[in-house]
Amino acid sequence: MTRFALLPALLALPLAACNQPKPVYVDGAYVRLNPNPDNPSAGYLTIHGGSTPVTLRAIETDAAVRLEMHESMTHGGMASMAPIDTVDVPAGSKVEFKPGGKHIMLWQVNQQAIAAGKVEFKLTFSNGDRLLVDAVIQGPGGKPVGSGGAAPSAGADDTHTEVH
Ligand SMILES: [Cu+2]
Repeated sequence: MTRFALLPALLALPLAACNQPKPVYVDGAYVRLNPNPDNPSAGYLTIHGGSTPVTLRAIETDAAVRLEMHESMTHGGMASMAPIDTVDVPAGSKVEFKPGGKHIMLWQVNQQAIAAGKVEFKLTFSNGDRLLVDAVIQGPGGKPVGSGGAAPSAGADDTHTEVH
């Protein structure tokens, strides 16, 4: 009889593992420098939702004087954009910041960051999670800068930086 008493405890182990909340994570982060240093550069990344819905509350960086989250839209062939304060990240979703959509605007990217070829973003979520993400810096047209190495996203268009 005592053997059976062990069973419930053993069965509970895999269930407990499944109940561990799967965290949000971020990948594919990069910054495309504006050819005109007086105009803002654009940053992009992809947020992968975890097992519970969260809201992105803020993105910060030490590598630029100013950072804003924006959303681009096209109406009748006219591109425009507006600042956004928060971004919902539903459970299991993929939320992309990409050319023509949501993006990060960076004013006066730090020269040391450009020389190093990367900036660090800090993302703060509604559940208290804070993620530090390295974004590779690309020059205008997607060329690598500094010692940052290869550009991760061939094919991304430059229309956004031209809008600014
Ligand atoms: Cu913008």
